[in-house]
Amino acid sequence: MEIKTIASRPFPDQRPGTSGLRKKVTVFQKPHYLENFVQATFNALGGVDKKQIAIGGDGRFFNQQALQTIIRMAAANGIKKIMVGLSGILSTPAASCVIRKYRLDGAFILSASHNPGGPRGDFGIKFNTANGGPAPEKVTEKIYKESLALKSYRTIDNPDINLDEIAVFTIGDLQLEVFDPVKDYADLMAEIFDFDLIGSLLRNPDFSFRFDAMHAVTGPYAEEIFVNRLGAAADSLLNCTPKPDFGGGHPDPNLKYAAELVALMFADKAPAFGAASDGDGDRNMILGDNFFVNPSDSVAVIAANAHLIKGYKNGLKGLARSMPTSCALDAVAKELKIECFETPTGWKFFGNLLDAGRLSICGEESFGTSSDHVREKDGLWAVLCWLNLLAVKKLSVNNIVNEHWRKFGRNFYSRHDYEEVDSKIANTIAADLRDRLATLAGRKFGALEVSRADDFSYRDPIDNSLSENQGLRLIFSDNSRIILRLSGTGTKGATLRLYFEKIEKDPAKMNLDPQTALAPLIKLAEELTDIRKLTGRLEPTVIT
Ligand code: VG1
Ligand code: CO
Repeated sequence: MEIKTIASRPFPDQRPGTSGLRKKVTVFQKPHYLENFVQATFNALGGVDKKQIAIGGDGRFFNQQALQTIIRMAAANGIKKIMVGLSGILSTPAASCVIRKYRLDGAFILSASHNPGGPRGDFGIKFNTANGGPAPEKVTEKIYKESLALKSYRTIDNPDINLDEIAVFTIGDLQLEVFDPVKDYADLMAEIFDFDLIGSLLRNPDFSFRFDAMHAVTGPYAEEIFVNRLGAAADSLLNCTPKPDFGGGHPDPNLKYAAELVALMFADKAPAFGAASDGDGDRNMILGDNFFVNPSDSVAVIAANAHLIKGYKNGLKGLARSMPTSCALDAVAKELKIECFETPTGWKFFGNLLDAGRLSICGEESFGTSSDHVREKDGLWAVLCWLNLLAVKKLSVNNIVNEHWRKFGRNFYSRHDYEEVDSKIANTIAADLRDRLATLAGRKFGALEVSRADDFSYRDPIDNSLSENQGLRLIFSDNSRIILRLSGTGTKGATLRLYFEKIEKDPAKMNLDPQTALAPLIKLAEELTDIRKLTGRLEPTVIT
C-alpha cells in the first residue's frame, strides 16, 4: 500500500460551527476541501495511528463519495479499524452509541442535519470524540488551527469499497467493517424503555400514531424499532426511505417544514400521537391530536415523569438546558431537588457534565432532547419517552402537557428565525444591541422592566473552560426573557434567532396562543433591534 502525500493549501473557512463544518455541497466538492478538513482533524488528535473510528452519515448527496475519501485517508494515516454503517447510513445518536459500545476513539458523522440536501443543498462533517459526543470547543478550535496550517494530506490509491453489504475488508493494515447501523441502537432503546408496554399501546386499535422520518436517516431505525420490534402497523411510518435530497424537502421537524405530518395531526380525527425527526436523527418534534408540544416543554415533561420509565426509575442526577431553552426544566429540577445547568447552545456543552455524572436528562429548544445513554441528542429516544409515558399514564399528549403546566406553571415560549439575512446586516443588528446592553438594565418598557442585560458566557464547571459571546439576553423583573443569537449552522448569509419566554402561573391564562401571550416581548424586541426594517423582512422566516 503506497501512501501518497498530496500537497494542499489551507482554506480559511474551516472553523466548525455549532455542530461541525457545514457548507454548500459545491464547497465540499472543491478539490482538497474535504481532505484538508479530515487531515486537520487527524492532526488535531495528534495523529490517528492504530486508532479505531466509526463513519457514516445521513445519506445526503455526496455522502458516499465523502465516505470513500475518508476511508482512503484513514488507511494512509494508520487507522487500525473503521466501522462503516451499511450503505453509509449512521444516525448521529447511533454513532454516539457505537463509539461508546465498541470503545472507539471517535467518529466522523457526515451530515448537515436539518439543512436541505441534494447537489445544490448543504453538506457537513463533524467529529465526535471517544466519549461519543461532539468534539468540545477546545478540539474544534485545534482542528481549525490545524486547517489553517495545513500543507498536505495523506491518502492511498484504492478502488471504492462496496458499502452496501455487511462485510469485513482489509486495506493494508486497516480493517474495515461494514456493520448494521440499526441493531446496536435498537438494542440500547430496548434496555431503556418498556418495549412490551409500548408495543401493546402501538398495537391497540384505539390508538393511532404516525412517525415521519422526512426521507432522512431515521427511516431504517423507525422500521426496525416501531414495526419489527414493537409491532406498529407499517403504514404508521411516513417517508422512511432515506433519499440523497430528502425528497426535495427540508428535513427539519418543525411546524413549517414537517408540513405533511402537521397537516395529518391538525386535521379532524387526527392520530393520537405524531412525531418526526431531522436529517441526522438527533432532533424530534412531538405532536398530539391537534396539539404541538414545544420542545422546551417536552424535555421538562420527560424529566418530570422519567421515574415512570425503566431506564430512569432510580432517579435523575441532574438536568441541563441550553441558555435560550425555556426555564420549564429549571422548575422540574427544583421540584426534584437536583441541579439544573444552563449551557451555551450546542450539544457539545453537555458532554463534560454527562461524563462527570452530574447530568441525566438535557435538552435544547431547537427540538433536541436526550439523556446520559449517549452523548448526543436523540430523536427516536424522545419519541420513545413520549410513547412510554402515554402507555403508563393513559392520558392524551394534550392532557399530559396541561397537567404539567398546572403543576409547574407554563413557560410560554417562541423562537423567531430570520434566515439568509445579509451577514453584514445581521452582524450589525447584533453588535448594535450588544453595545446598548449596559444602558438597558433598569429601564422600563411599559410593564416590562429590564433587570439584567448581558452577553451570555459560560464557565464549564468540569474543565473550567470559558465560552463567551453566546447570546444577548434581556431578562425582565418577572423572569420573562428576550434573547438574540446568530446561528452557527447556516451556510448562506446569516440567520438571526430571537427567542421569547414568559412564565404564566395563572391556570386561567394558560391556554392562550404563545404568540399572543408573548406579543409585548415580541414587539419590544422588534423595536429594540429594528429587525424587520433592517432585514427588509415583513415577518420571520420560521416561527416555532
Ligand atoms: C442550531 C440549534 C442548536 C443545535 C444546533 C445543531 O444551532 O439552535 O440548538 O444544537 O442547531 O443541531 P444554531 O447555531 O444554528 O442556532 V443539528 O440537529 O442541526 O446538529
Ligand atoms: Co440534527
